[in-house]
Amino acid sequence: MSIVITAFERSPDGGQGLARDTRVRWALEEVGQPYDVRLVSFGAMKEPAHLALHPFGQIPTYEEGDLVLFETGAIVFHLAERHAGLFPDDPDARARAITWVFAALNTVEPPILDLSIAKFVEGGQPWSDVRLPLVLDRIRDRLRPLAARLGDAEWLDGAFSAGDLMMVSVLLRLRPSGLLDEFPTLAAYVARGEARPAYQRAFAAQLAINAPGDRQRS
Ligand code: GTB
Repeated sequence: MSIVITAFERSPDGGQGLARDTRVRWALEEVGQPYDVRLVSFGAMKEPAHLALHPFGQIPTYEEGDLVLFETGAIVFHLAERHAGLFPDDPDARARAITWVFAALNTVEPPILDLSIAKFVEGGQPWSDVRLPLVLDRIRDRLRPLAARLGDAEWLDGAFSAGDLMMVSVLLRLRPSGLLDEFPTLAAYVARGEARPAYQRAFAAQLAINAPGDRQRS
């Protein structure tokens, strides 16, 4: 059954791989599943055809025959369940990997998203200079215990899993802020994720669409 995902026609990040299709591409590469990409404009995302796939009018979506999924957590979970490579065989280890997927999405990602809102949506507000340090501190409050738990380990719980894929994807969003550099072991953890051949392939695929050079040519 062929797999089709959606991605931004032009990602606002210009090819840094920060839009959420990258984590789905990465998961697909880790489990060795070929896929096609349908590019959508911001306008098309809010049209009925796309809303039928994604009720909130966002990317990415995932189509596999009659199955349609949205939410990157659900998509990565689905791929990890159906294919070898992202969940361990041992049931307890698998449950812990799932825990890290949820931790990435529910505990670590929200304050990181708040930083984007504080910078790009609320940046011009008179109170934004006061709020920004508070937002940064709330991220540090998540990174500190995460770094403590990771310690000197390569991955969060034994072998690389969907939990690491999601955590690295979430942490990558911090790179432009410089916050990751305050936590060298986490920066190294993210770099290990990025060095994986599957990530490299996923990154290159989104870059081919979003590279600034391509923007100028089109
Ligand atoms: N919880 C959903 C999931 O995990 O799938 C969130 C999906 C989501 O936020 N999608 C965003 C979207 O479609 C794109 S990834 N936004 C358009 C809209 O809501 O109308 C978020 C994103 C966008 C841009 C950058 N960037 O430029 O750096 C990074 C991340």
